Amino acid sequence: MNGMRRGALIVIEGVDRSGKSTQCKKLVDSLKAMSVNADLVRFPDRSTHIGGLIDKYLKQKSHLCDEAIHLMFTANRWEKKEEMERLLKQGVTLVVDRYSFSGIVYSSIKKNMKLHWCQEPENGLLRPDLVFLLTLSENEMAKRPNFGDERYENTETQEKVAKAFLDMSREQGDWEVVPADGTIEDVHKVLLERAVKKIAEVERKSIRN
Ligand code: ADP
Ligand code: FDM
Ligand code: MG
Repeated sequence: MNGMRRGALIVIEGVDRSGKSTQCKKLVDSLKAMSVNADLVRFPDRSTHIGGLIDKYLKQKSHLCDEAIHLMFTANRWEKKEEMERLLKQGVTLVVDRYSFSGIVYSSIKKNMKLHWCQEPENGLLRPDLVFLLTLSENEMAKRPNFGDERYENTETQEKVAKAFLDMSREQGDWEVVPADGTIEDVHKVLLERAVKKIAEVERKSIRN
């Protein structure tokens, strides 16, 4: 008998300040409180060697050409693949703060960076079971605490990113576009309900590449 249930791979994407990190943490906490084995993963993972290079780039302490930094972000996901797969097989649900979609979106909005070229090195990474795209109205976005000093933290980039995420959401299955203007608790309730359903739905299915 194979009684082992696998965990679900759940990704939260969205523009800056849409509440991704807040919601990822709350989702993991609520799942754990319901005795669901769950863990938080975030990309970029700045704790690895590659992640350190990415951190320097984001903090504008180094310059890399657009192609090179794109591949670094992707490599930062590849270096975590084995560990993520092992955890999923052990029954741990992974809640992921940004994934390949951020990688593709933030790079492909740059001049001379083709969407297809940006997508290619992501192929073969673990395929999420569910992707939440958190969206914000312009009005709500203006109310959230100010931009920091990192690269990409400016209105022009964020507008392009928001549009590119929406374009992407129209082409994908397994995506849930969640308006995130409401309170932290309101948004959390929606995510938790859908996540719990998805975890039950995929527990006997194989992990996808
Ligand atoms: P992200 O990870 O998407 O950049 P964060 O979770 O870090 O977003 O949230 C950005 C800021 O907005 C934080 O100060 C957070 O406390 C606040 N915030 C998050 N969700 C909400 C919400 N639903 N309503 C109001 N403020 C929020
Ligand atoms: N980012 C994030 C990318 O450009 N590519 C990626 O693959 C990923 C995962 O890094 F500006 C960008 C998106 C954002 C920054 O910020 C990371 P946070 O605050 O750590 O999510
Ligand atoms: Mg965040």
